[in-house]
Amino acid sequence: MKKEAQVMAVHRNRFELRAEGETIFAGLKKSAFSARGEMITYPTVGDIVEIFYNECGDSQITGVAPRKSVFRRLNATPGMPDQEVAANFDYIFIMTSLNEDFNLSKLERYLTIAYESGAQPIILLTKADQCQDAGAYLERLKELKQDNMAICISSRTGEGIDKMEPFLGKGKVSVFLGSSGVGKSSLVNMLMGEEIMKTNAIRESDAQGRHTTTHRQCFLLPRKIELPNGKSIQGGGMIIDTPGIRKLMVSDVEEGIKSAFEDIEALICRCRFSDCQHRNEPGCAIREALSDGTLSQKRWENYQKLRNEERYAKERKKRILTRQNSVYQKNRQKRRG
Ligand SMILES: Nc1nc2c(ncn2[C@@H]2O[C@H](COP(=O)(O)OP(=O)(O)OP(=O)(O)O)[C@@H](O)[C@H]2O)c(=O)[nH]1
Ligand SMILES: [Mg+2]
Repeated sequence: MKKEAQVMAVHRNRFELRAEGETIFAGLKKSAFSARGEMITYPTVGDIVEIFYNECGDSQITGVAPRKSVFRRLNATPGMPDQEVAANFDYIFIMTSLNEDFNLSKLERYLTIAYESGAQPIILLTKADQCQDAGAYLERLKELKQDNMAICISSRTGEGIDKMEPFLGKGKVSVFLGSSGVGKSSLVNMLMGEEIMKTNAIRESDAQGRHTTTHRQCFLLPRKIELPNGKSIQGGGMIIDTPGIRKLMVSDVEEGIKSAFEDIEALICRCRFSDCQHRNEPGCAIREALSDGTLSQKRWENYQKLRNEERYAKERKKRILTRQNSVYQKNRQKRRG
Protein backbone atom coordinates (compact mmCIF):
# COMPACT_ATOMS: atom_id res chain seq x y z
CA MET A 1 0.00 0.00 0.00
CA LYS A 2 1.35 3.46 -0.95
CA LYS A 3 1.33 6.30 1.61
CA GLU A 4 2.72 9.80 2.09
CA ALA A 5 4.90 10.54 5.12
CA GLN A 6 7.25 13.20 6.51
CA VAL A 7 10.86 12.50 7.44
CA MET A 8 11.33 13.26 11.15
CA ALA A 9 14.88 11.90 11.57
CA VAL A 10 17.64 10.19 9.64
CA HIS A 11 19.68 7.53 11.47
CA ARG A 12 22.35 6.35 9.01
CA ASN A 13 20.32 4.34 6.47
CA ARG A 14 17.12 4.20 8.49
CA PHE A 15 14.48 6.91 8.33
CA GLU A 16 12.03 7.83 11.09
CA LEU A 17 8.80 9.00 9.47
CA ARG A 18 5.47 10.41 10.57
CA ALA A 19 2.32 9.42 8.70
CA GLU A 20 -1.24 10.03 9.84
CA GLY A 21 0.00 10.93 13.35
CA GLU A 22 1.99 7.69 13.74
CA THR A 23 5.74 7.05 13.81
CA ILE A 24 6.99 4.49 11.33
CA PHE A 25 10.46 3.44 10.17
CA ALA A 26 11.61 2.99 6.61
CA GLY A 27 14.57 2.02 4.52
CA LEU A 28 15.52 3.07 1.05
CA LYS A 29 16.33 1.19 -2.10
CA LYS A 30 19.05 3.22 -3.80
CA SER A 31 18.15 1.84 -7.22
CA ALA A 32 14.71 3.50 -6.92
CA PHE A 33 16.53 6.83 -6.87
CA SER A 34 18.63 6.63 -10.01
CA ALA A 35 18.31 9.77 -12.08
CA ARG A 36 19.75 10.98 -15.36
CA GLY A 37 20.82 14.54 -16.02
CA GLU A 38 20.26 15.85 -12.51
CA MET A 39 21.60 15.19 -9.04
CA ILE A 40 20.00 12.26 -7.25
CA THR A 41 17.96 13.54 -4.32
CA TYR A 42 17.84 11.28 -1.30
CA PRO A 43 15.41 12.14 1.46
CA THR A 44 16.45 14.40 4.32
CA VAL A 45 14.72 15.68 7.46
CA GLY A 46 11.57 17.61 6.63
CA ASP A 47 11.05 15.90 3.27
CA ILE A 48 7.66 14.61 2.23
CA VAL A 49 8.20 11.11 0.87
CA GLU A 50 6.17 8.45 -0.81
CA ILE A 51 6.45 5.06 0.85
CA PHE A 52 5.48 1.53 0.20
CA TYR A 53 3.92 0.78 3.59
CA ASN A 54 4.78 -2.44 5.40
CA GLU A 55 2.80 -2.99 8.60
CA CYS A 56 5.03 -5.88 9.77
CA GLY A 57 8.44 -4.17 9.50
CA ASP A 58 10.33 -1.29 7.90
CA SER A 59 8.57 0.37 4.97
CA GLN A 60 10.37 1.40 1.76
CA ILE A 61 10.76 4.99 0.60
CA THR A 62 10.06 5.15 -3.12
CA GLY A 63 10.19 8.88 -3.88
CA VAL A 64 10.69 12.44 -2.58
CA ALA A 65 8.15 15.21 -3.25
CA PRO A 66 9.39 18.53 -4.68
CA ARG A 67 10.73 20.77 -1.92
CA LYS A 68 9.94 24.37 -1.09
CA SER A 69 13.37 24.88 0.51
CA VAL A 70 16.60 23.01 1.23
CA PHE A 71 19.77 23.83 3.18
CA ARG A 72 22.63 22.37 1.17
CA ARG A 73 26.33 22.39 2.05
CA LEU A 74 29.39 21.08 0.28
CA ASN A 75 30.23 17.57 1.44
CA ALA A 76 33.61 17.46 3.21
CA THR A 77 34.29 14.05 1.60
CA PRO A 78 35.77 14.58 -1.89
CA GLY A 79 33.65 13.25 -4.75
CA MET A 80 30.52 13.01 -2.63
CA PRO A 81 27.40 15.00 -3.55
CA ASP A 82 26.30 17.94 -1.37
CA GLN A 83 24.94 17.24 2.06
CA GLU A 84 21.30 18.25 2.30
CA VAL A 85 20.86 19.16 5.95
CA ALA A 86 17.09 19.75 6.00
CA ALA A 87 14.24 20.51 3.62
CA ASN A 88 10.78 22.08 3.46
CA PHE A 89 11.25 24.61 6.23
CA ASP A 90 10.00 28.21 6.30
CA TYR A 91 12.61 29.77 8.59
CA ILE A 92 16.31 29.23 9.23
CA PHE A 93 17.43 30.26 12.69
CA ILE A 94 21.14 30.94 12.36
CA MET A 95 22.28 30.59 15.94
CA THR A 96 25.38 32.13 17.46
CA SER A 97 26.17 32.73 21.13
CA LEU A 98 26.83 36.10 22.64
CA ASN A 99 30.42 35.06 23.40
CA GLU A 100 33.56 34.01 21.46
CA ASP A 101 31.40 32.06 19.02
CA PHE A 102 30.12 35.34 17.50
CA ASN A 103 31.89 35.85 14.15
CA LEU A 104 30.65 38.02 11.28
CA SER A 105 32.48 36.06 8.56
CA LYS A 106 30.82 32.88 9.76
CA LEU A 107 27.43 34.59 9.71
CA GLU A 108 28.02 35.79 6.14
CA ARG A 109 28.60 32.16 5.15
CA TYR A 110 25.45 30.90 6.85
CA LEU A 111 23.40 33.75 5.38
CA THR A 112 24.65 32.98 1.87
CA ILE A 113 23.44 29.38 2.08
CA ALA A 114 20.27 30.44 3.88
CA TYR A 115 19.32 32.84 1.07
CA GLU A 116 20.02 30.14 -1.46
CA SER A 117 17.76 27.73 0.46
CA GLY A 118 14.55 29.60 -0.32
CA ALA A 119 13.59 30.15 3.34
CA GLN A 120 13.78 33.27 5.52
CA PRO A 121 16.92 33.58 7.66
CA ILE A 122 16.68 34.91 11.21
CA ILE A 123 19.78 35.48 13.33
CA LEU A 124 19.37 34.15 16.85
CA LEU A 125 21.87 35.48 19.39
CA THR A 126 21.85 32.98 22.25
CA LYS A 127 22.81 32.97 25.95
CA ALA A 128 21.65 36.56 26.50
CA ASP A 129 21.62 35.82 30.26
CA GLN A 130 25.43 35.62 30.18
CA CYS A 131 26.00 38.82 28.23
CA GLN A 132 26.17 42.31 29.68
CA ASP A 133 26.01 44.15 26.39
CA ALA A 134 23.90 42.37 23.75
CA GLY A 135 23.36 45.79 22.11
CA ALA A 136 27.03 45.90 21.05
CA TYR A 137 26.63 42.60 19.19
CA LEU A 138 23.42 43.81 17.52
CA GLU A 139 25.28 46.92 16.43
CA ARG A 140 28.00 44.78 14.80
CA LEU A 141 25.38 42.95 12.74
CA LYS A 142 24.94 46.21 10.80
CA GLU A 143 28.28 45.40 9.13
CA LEU A 144 26.40 42.66 7.25
CA LYS A 145 24.61 45.48 5.37
CA GLN A 146 21.25 43.77 5.49
CA ASP A 147 18.06 44.17 7.43
CA ASN A 148 17.92 40.59 8.62
CA MET A 149 15.84 40.03 11.67
CA ALA A 150 17.99 39.38 14.76
CA ILE A 151 16.66 38.23 18.13
CA CYS A 152 18.55 37.94 21.43
CA ILE A 153 17.34 35.00 23.50
CA SER A 154 18.11 32.95 26.56
CA SER A 155 16.84 29.39 26.83
CA ARG A 156 17.71 29.55 30.51
CA THR A 157 15.57 32.57 31.46
CA GLY A 158 13.13 32.66 28.53
CA GLU A 159 14.23 36.19 27.62
CA GLY A 160 13.41 37.12 24.02
CA ILE A 161 11.67 33.82 23.20
CA ASP A 162 8.30 35.60 22.81
CA LYS A 163 9.79 37.32 19.72
CA MET A 164 10.07 33.88 18.12
CA GLU A 165 6.32 33.28 18.47
CA PRO A 166 5.38 34.37 14.89
CA PHE A 167 7.62 31.60 13.54
CA LEU A 168 6.56 28.70 15.75
CA GLY A 169 2.83 28.41 15.00
CA LYS A 170 0.91 25.55 13.40
CA GLY A 171 1.97 24.74 9.84
CA LYS A 172 5.34 26.53 10.18
CA VAL A 173 8.66 24.72 10.11
CA SER A 174 11.95 26.12 11.44
CA VAL A 175 15.45 24.70 11.36
CA PHE A 176 18.10 25.50 14.00
CA LEU A 177 21.65 25.77 12.66
CA GLY A 178 24.96 26.83 14.15
CA SER A 179 28.24 25.67 15.64
CA SER A 180 28.38 23.11 18.41
CA GLY A 181 27.55 24.53 21.83
CA VAL A 182 25.47 27.54 20.77
CA GLY A 183 22.42 26.04 22.47
CA LYS A 184 20.33 24.52 19.67
CA SER A 185 19.24 21.48 21.67
CA SER A 186 18.77 23.53 24.85
CA LEU A 187 16.31 25.69 22.92
CA VAL A 188 14.54 22.58 21.59
CA ASN A 189 14.22 21.24 25.15
CA MET A 190 12.89 24.53 26.47
CA LEU A 191 10.30 24.85 23.66
CA MET A 192 9.24 21.19 23.96
CA GLY A 193 8.95 21.45 27.76
CA GLU A 194 11.09 18.33 28.34
CA GLU A 195 14.69 17.15 28.13
CA ILE A 196 14.16 15.52 24.78
CA MET A 197 17.69 16.15 23.43
CA LYS A 198 20.97 15.63 25.26
CA THR A 199 23.00 18.79 25.95
CA ASN A 200 26.58 19.28 27.12
CA ALA A 201 28.65 22.05 28.66
CA ILE A 202 30.99 23.97 26.35
CA ARG A 203 34.77 24.29 26.84
CA GLU A 204 35.29 27.32 29.06
CA SER A 205 38.57 28.38 27.41
CA ASP A 206 37.15 29.08 23.92
CA ALA A 207 33.36 28.50 24.13
CA GLN A 208 33.63 25.48 21.77
CA GLY A 209 30.91 22.85 22.04
CA ARG A 210 31.42 19.09 22.22
CA HIS A 211 29.32 17.97 19.24
CA THR A 212 26.68 16.45 21.46
CA THR A 213 23.89 16.13 18.88
CA THR A 214 24.80 13.61 16.21
CA HIS A 215 21.66 13.36 14.08
CA ARG A 216 19.01 15.67 12.68
CA GLN A 217 15.57 15.45 14.24
CA CYS A 218 12.25 17.16 13.62
CA PHE A 219 9.84 17.82 16.53
CA LEU A 220 6.21 18.84 16.69
CA LEU A 221 5.87 21.67 19.23
CA PRO A 222 3.15 21.70 21.89
CA ARG A 223 0.22 24.06 21.16
CA LYS A 224 1.05 26.13 24.24
CA ILE A 225 4.70 26.69 25.10
CA GLU A 226 5.46 27.55 28.72
CA LEU A 227 8.57 29.71 29.14
CA PRO A 228 10.93 29.67 32.17
CA ASN A 229 9.90 33.27 32.98
CA GLY A 230 6.27 32.25 33.58
CA LYS A 231 5.03 33.62 30.24
CA SER A 232 3.60 31.40 27.52
CA ILE A 233 3.47 31.57 23.71
CA GLN A 234 1.54 29.77 20.96
CA GLY A 235 3.28 26.81 19.32
CA GLY A 236 2.02 23.94 17.18
CA GLY A 237 4.66 24.24 14.45
CA MET A 238 7.69 22.08 13.80
CA ILE A 239 11.35 22.62 14.69
CA ILE A 240 14.41 20.77 13.42
CA ASP A 241 17.48 20.28 15.63
CA THR A 242 20.78 19.64 13.83
CA PRO A 243 24.32 18.65 14.85
CA GLY A 244 26.80 21.50 15.33
CA ILE A 245 28.48 22.47 12.07
CA ARG A 246 32.30 22.39 12.12
CA LYS A 247 33.22 24.02 8.84
CA LEU A 248 30.45 25.27 6.62
CA MET A 249 31.55 25.09 3.01
CA VAL A 250 29.29 26.54 0.37
CA SER A 251 27.98 24.62 -2.59
CA ASP A 252 26.24 26.05 -5.63
CA VAL A 253 25.15 29.39 -4.10
CA GLU A 254 25.13 31.93 -6.90
CA GLU A 255 21.77 33.41 -5.91
CA GLY A 256 22.64 33.23 -2.21
CA ILE A 257 25.78 35.32 -2.76
CA LYS A 258 23.79 37.89 -4.76
CA SER A 259 21.39 38.32 -1.85
CA ALA A 260 23.89 38.13 1.02
CA PHE A 261 26.25 40.59 -0.69
CA GLU A 262 23.74 42.88 -2.37
CA ASP A 263 25.89 45.92 -1.51
CA ILE A 264 28.96 44.48 -3.30
CA GLU A 265 26.94 43.30 -6.31
CA ALA A 266 25.53 46.83 -6.63
CA LEU A 267 29.03 48.34 -6.48
CA ILE A 268 30.29 45.95 -9.20
CA CYS A 269 27.47 47.14 -11.46
CA ARG A 270 28.78 50.70 -11.02
CA CYS A 271 32.35 49.90 -12.22
CA ARG A 272 33.16 51.68 -15.48
CA PHE A 273 34.16 48.45 -17.25
CA SER A 274 31.80 45.51 -17.24
CA ASP A 275 34.77 43.08 -17.04
CA CYS A 276 36.49 45.07 -14.26
CA GLN A 277 38.87 42.88 -12.23
CA HIS A 278 38.87 45.44 -9.40
CA ARG A 279 42.65 45.80 -9.53
CA ASN A 280 43.99 48.88 -11.35
CA GLU A 281 41.19 49.79 -13.73
CA PRO A 282 40.00 53.39 -13.70
CA GLY A 283 36.44 53.94 -12.47
CA CYS A 284 36.43 50.84 -10.24
CA ALA A 285 33.61 51.30 -7.73
CA ILE A 286 34.96 48.51 -5.49
CA ARG A 287 38.38 50.13 -5.01
CA GLU A 288 36.70 53.48 -4.44
CA ALA A 289 34.45 51.98 -1.73
CA LEU A 290 37.44 50.24 -0.13
CA SER A 291 39.44 53.45 0.02
CA ASP A 292 36.62 55.63 1.39
CA GLY A 293 35.73 52.92 3.93
CA THR A 294 32.14 52.25 2.78
CA LEU A 295 33.26 48.66 2.05
CA SER A 296 35.47 46.86 4.54
CA GLN A 297 38.49 44.90 3.32
CA LYS A 298 37.29 41.89 5.31
CA ARG A 299 33.84 41.86 3.71
CA TRP A 300 35.37 42.18 0.23
CA GLU A 301 37.78 39.29 0.95
CA ASN A 302 34.94 37.12 2.25
CA TYR A 303 32.90 37.85 -0.87
CA GLN A 304 35.80 36.81 -3.12
CA LYS A 305 36.44 33.70 -1.06
CA LEU A 306 32.81 32.59 -1.30
CA ARG A 307 32.75 33.30 -5.06
CA ASN A 308 35.86 31.09 -5.50
CA GLU A 309 34.37 28.32 -3.39
CA GLU A 310 31.15 28.56 -5.36
CA ARG A 311 33.03 28.19 -8.65
CA TYR A 312 34.91 25.17 -7.30
CA ALA A 313 31.61 23.62 -6.09
CA LYS A 314 30.06 24.06 -9.56
CA GLU A 315 33.00 22.27 -11.22
CA ARG A 316 32.84 19.50 -8.66
CA LYS A 317 29.09 19.10 -9.22
CA LYS A 318 29.67 18.73 -12.97
CA ARG A 319 32.22 15.93 -12.36
CA ILE A 320 29.88 14.11 -9.97
CA LEU A 321 27.01 14.38 -12.45
CA THR A 322 29.14 12.95 -15.25
CA ARG A 323 30.12 9.99 -13.08
CA GLN A 324 26.54 9.50 -11.88
CA ASN A 325 25.26 9.48 -15.47
CA SER A 326 27.79 6.90 -16.61
CA VAL A 327 26.76 4.60 -13.71
CA TYR A 328 23.13 5.15 -14.73
CA GLN A 329 23.88 4.19 -18.35
CA LYS A 330 25.84 1.08 -17.31
CA ASN A 331 23.00 -0.09 -15.04
CA ARG A 332 20.46 0.50 -17.80
CA GLN A 333 22.48 -1.56 -20.25
CA LYS A 334 22.85 -4.34 -17.66
CA ARG A 335 19.08 -4.40 -17.08
CA ARG A 336 18.44 -4.61 -20.82
CA GLY A 337 20.75 -7.64 -20.85
N1 LIG B 1 23.70 30.42 30.19
C1 LIG B 1 23.13 29.80 29.20
N2 LIG B 1 23.64 28.62 28.79
C2 LIG B 1 23.01 28.01 27.76
C3 LIG B 1 21.90 28.55 27.09
N3 LIG B 1 21.56 27.71 26.10
C4 LIG B 1 22.40 26.67 26.16
N4 LIG B 1 23.29 26.84 27.15
C5 LIG B 1 24.37 25.92 27.55
O1 LIG B 1 25.27 25.74 26.46
C6 LIG B 1 25.78 24.42 26.44
C7 LIG B 1 25.61 23.81 25.06
O2 LIG B 1 24.23 23.69 24.77
P1 LIG B 1 23.63 22.64 23.73
O3 LIG B 1 22.17 22.87 23.72
O4 LIG B 1 24.12 21.27 24.02
O5 LIG B 1 24.30 23.16 22.38
P2 LIG B 1 24.08 22.61 20.90
O6 LIG B 1 24.09 23.79 20.00
O7 LIG B 1 22.92 21.72 20.83
O8 LIG B 1 25.43 21.78 20.67
P3 LIG B 1 25.69 20.49 19.69
O9 LIG B 1 24.62 19.51 19.90
O10 LIG B 1 27.03 20.03 20.10
O11 LIG B 1 25.69 21.06 18.30
C8 LIG B 1 25.02 23.67 27.56
O12 LIG B 1 25.87 23.63 28.70
C9 LIG B 1 23.82 24.53 27.82
O13 LIG B 1 23.35 24.44 29.15
C10 LIG B 1 21.41 29.80 27.56
O14 LIG B 1 20.45 30.37 27.04
N5 LIG B 1 22.06 30.37 28.60
MG1 LIG C 1 22.66 19.77 20.22
